[in-house]
Amino acid sequence: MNSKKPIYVTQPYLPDLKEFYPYLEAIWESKNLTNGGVFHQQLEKELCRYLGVEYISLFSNGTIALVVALQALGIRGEVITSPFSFVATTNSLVWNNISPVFSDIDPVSMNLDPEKIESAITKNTQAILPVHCYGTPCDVEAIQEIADRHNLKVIYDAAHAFGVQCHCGSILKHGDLSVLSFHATKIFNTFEGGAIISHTPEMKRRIDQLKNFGFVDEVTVVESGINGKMSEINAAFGLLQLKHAKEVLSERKQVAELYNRGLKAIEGIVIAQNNLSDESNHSYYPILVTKNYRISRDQLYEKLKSEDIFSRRYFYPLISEFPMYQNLPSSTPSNLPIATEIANEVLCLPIYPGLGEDSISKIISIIKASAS
Ligand code: T4K
Repeated sequence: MNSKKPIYVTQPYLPDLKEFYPYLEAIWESKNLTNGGVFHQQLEKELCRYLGVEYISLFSNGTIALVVALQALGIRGEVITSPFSFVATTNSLVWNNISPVFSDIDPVSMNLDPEKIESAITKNTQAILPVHCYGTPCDVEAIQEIADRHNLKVIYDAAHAFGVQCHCGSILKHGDLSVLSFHATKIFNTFEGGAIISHTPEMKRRIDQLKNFGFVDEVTVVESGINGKMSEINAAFGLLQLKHAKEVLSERKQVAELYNRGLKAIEGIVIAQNNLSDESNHSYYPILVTKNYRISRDQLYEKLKSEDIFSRRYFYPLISEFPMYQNLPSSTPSNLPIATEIANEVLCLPIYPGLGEDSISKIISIIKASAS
């Protein structure tokens, strides 16, 4: 029997099951399973405190939260966005009948390059949807300056940016709205889940209505909302996770530091800048496997896989390369040269609490051995 345990790109952090029992008992006792129950309310409060934001609305997942964020701001027409992201970013536009316009990324941050955004603006542009990719903060000031000059809204896809701080506090304070994902693969997870961060009580109220079918009271529906509510069991799990958030972040940092030490000075391997930053939440560990490395990115991916190590090529292919988006005028590779190159070189290595030093050393040795 093969006793080797596969190593995945991530593994969810799971506290001791016994710690979850009291929450389950409380749910069973109250029979309140969903629709803004006690745990839902408590998680909103505790997340506001933890993240340093004023208003948060919990959702069943990050994708529905993105769809609702665009609805809440009444965005139509065209929206400028990054092709270097998970497909949900662009799908959320299309679910609102919005035309996506892709703009190229910066080679270091791997986020939308503000200098390229302006030339993508047309008379139909209504908003910018940047992504804090891997939790790396976007150039929020430059983006806001462009948005203000052209009267555009800014919605940040902050799916990877849980707990990320910038010069003025939480990165989630920027833009009109920010959207988080609490999916099982994220650093803070509620099995499935997500949230919208807003900045006024009126906007929070509107978002809360939209995620609850448009109801304002028992008999009044004011708009065509959707069901995006987070259940009590997910919210309870979030409360428990939050108790362990500090140790999760610190364990991830330790993994990143071991990789940083082991992978430096390997010919052709570039460690993404965010991995080296003290501010990083280390939600991913991306490296670039460049032309100067002895084998290709895909060969390294396969080599690791043959050893039961499942790295991931986040985000390859680019969103602009998927069949439903590849014919858009902004999808041509000549419009997206940096994103195209990075998508062909990027490899996200396994990172999660509990990933042992022996596993990290093995991954580093394989990468070293394949370099020469
Ligand atoms: N915006 C951005 C920028 C995003 O990255 C995402 C999601 C969204 C928006 C949308 O948010 P959500 O609607 O998902 O809340 C995963 C996740 O499903 C997705 O949430 C995430 N981004 C994306 C980057 O990654 P897959 O298809 O790569 O996941 P999967 O199932 O292959 O999982 C990766 C590895 O994780 C597995 O090999 C094993 C491990 N794993 C996974 C799950 C689900 C576990 O150990 N346990 C688990 O329960 O998309």
